Amino acid sequence: MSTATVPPRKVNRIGLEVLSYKGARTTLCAGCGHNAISERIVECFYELGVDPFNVAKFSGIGCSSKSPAYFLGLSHGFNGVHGRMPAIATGALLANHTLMGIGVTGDGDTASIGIGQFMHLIRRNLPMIYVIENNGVYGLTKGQFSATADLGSTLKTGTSNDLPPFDCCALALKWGATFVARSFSGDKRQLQAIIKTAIAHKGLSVIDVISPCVTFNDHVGSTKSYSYMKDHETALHELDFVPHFEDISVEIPEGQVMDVAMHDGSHLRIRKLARDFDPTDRLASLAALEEAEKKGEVLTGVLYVNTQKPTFMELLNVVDKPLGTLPESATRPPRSVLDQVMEELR
Ligand SMILES: Cc1ncc(C[n+]2csc(CCOP(=O)(O)OP(=O)(O)O)c2C)c(N)n1
Ligand code: SF4
Ligand SMILES: [Mg+2]
Repeated sequence: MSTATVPPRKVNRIGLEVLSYKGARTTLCAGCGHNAISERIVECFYELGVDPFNVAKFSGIGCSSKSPAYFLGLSHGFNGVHGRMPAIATGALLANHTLMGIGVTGDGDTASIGIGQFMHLIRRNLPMIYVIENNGVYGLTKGQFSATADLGSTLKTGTSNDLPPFDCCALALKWGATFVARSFSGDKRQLQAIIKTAIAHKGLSVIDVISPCVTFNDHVGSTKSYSYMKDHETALHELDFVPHFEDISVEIPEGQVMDVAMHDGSHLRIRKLARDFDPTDRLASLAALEEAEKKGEVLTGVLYVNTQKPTFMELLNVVDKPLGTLPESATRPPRSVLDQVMEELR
């Protein structure tokens, strides 16, 4: 009889193994940036001990929008129409605001057909995480330029893009987003810190992740390729996320680290690199993006965080209990009141 002992199961603070945070096996191309983002989402939700049964995943149409199938298989999920994920997420989260919402979208899904929905989601500050998997092309329909493709970047055929790009982070800042970050699917550490901060953020978190499409946009001439990002990514700062359940009394050198207290008691520690950058200054952030664009740099990091602005649920003064669970007597005026209204309108 073997005397070998079985190693203890590794579980997170709510007793779940990492397997409980995984989804189906990916059907995306090997090496697609979107796969790395799904892996980071699995790690962050596992490490922070978010209850997967309490998460709702939303997406539109695109290779990126297929991603929610590949993480958090125990969570709720809704794959909507192209560009309309924000409307579906707004309805679902209003019906049950106790769910944590995460949406995954593409640059085509957000910056072309869905741009109007994106605008209104930001305006409302709906509490959810909104990840844009930005590869500069419509991957699913075989690699046409999207509205985030840079001026002068080329397709594999050599065709050059002659329209200026939308910068989704600059638009989000302009329209009043409360958490705006840019990262690169190949920057594991930074992307983890950003996703964890988004989990802790009380409002809408817009995360634009440059996520190379290895099949249609990873060649010389592309500005969304792995090699272009290796040469042009300019990190604004180093990020450390300290969750609310961990001891935060770590010594921090004065003047070099900025501490942002999140609503749930977690802390984002921002260690400055070469430049002075204050992610609570919206105008400075917009200026930094403009400057980087001129220099051909891709700025990554937390571009803006505002923990004060009310969320859509707070503005609407939504009751504590999920609306979807309230009895009809609490959501519909009684017959007598409706009759009285009709009488008054006669
Ligand atoms: C209403 C509608 N219009 C157009 C399409 C065709 N279509 C499918 S995916 C897509 C773009 C996907 O690009 P993106 O959102 O960047 O995702 P990616 O595949 O690059 O991850 C388009 C135009 C569609 N499915 N529905
Ligand atoms: S076509 Fe591009 S975006 Fe779609 S799965 Fe393949 S590499 Fe990813
Ligand atoms: Mg795309």
